[in-house]
Amino acid sequence: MSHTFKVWDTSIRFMKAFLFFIFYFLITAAHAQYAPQAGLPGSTAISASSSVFVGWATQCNVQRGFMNIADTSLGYASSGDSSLAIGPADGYAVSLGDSGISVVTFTHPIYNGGGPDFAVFENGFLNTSNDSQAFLELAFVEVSSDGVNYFRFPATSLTQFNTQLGNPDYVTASNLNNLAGKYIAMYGTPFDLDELSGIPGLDVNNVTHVRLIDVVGDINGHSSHDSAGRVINDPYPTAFPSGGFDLDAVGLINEVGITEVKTLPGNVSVTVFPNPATDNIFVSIKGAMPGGLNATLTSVTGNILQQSVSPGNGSAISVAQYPAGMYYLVLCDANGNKWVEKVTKR
Ligand SMILES: [Ca+2]
Ligand SMILES: [Ca+2]
Repeated sequence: MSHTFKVWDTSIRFMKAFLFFIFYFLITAAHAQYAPQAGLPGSTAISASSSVFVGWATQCNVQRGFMNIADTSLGYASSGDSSLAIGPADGYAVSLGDSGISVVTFTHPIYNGGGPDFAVFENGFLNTSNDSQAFLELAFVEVSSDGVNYFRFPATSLTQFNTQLGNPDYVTASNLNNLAGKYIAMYGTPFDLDELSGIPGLDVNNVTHVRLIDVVGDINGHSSHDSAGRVINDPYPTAFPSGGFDLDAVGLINEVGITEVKTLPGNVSVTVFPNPATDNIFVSIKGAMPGGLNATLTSVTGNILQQSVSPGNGSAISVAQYPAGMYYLVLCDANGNKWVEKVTKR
């Protein structure tokens, strides 16, 4: 009798565990898996005013797409022009139209530093009655290190594709990954070149071009697909001059060859270069600095790795022995001027 009871007990416990597993699986599947809209906990959106941006696109070329790819007689999208995608994000954008293409370039190439390396800004807006939803127009993002061969970030859209989204319908950002336009205006969608490392023909430490290609949100004839072959549903048709992806800006987080120049009173300037560095970081002082410059290299959490006093020009701080990533160089002169440079070891 007790044996039978035990078997029953075990079966019930097994059944409970099984049901819990099924329930958990359904809950997880029902909830999207990616970062939510700007302003919500866990969002990866980066504000246009963030200090992580060291540069912005300096040139932009646009090949407009049609206002409606299914009715080309309506002509091309025409809102804005390519100059609006240059410089810091400001809410002013150039509209690409269906399948339109934009290529942006920079003063210096982008490299694969720690975390995201650049971010793309569009002009989407929130659903005022549900802050996890927004009106978004999406674009694929591709990068190139030679201006000829482009490689696409593997995009994901978990938005349903049974019912066509129209204008203005809202989508949930947490259903989207690696698609520009995921976040609302003035919030950049970040991209990490690390996800494309090891691809033949692409040097992730020397990315010279970023290409944006409008996603045609049609779920039928002119559909676009994510990296898993799923149809991407985004507002379609958008048959007006500002239809398609609207490119506001591309912000650079990890830009090669940026040297930081600090100007101190008395016409003294201090330059830290190269950044990123492989072996040595040089601290160059122009002008008279009688007490020398105290340089302290720390980890991002503030652990002191080495200290040195550079009495003159071109002092080298060896970083060869440290793992790749971001570090802080704290600089302080005898007059009490103190500042921090963010340096990257490649
Ligand atoms: Ca990176
Ligand atoms: Ca702009």
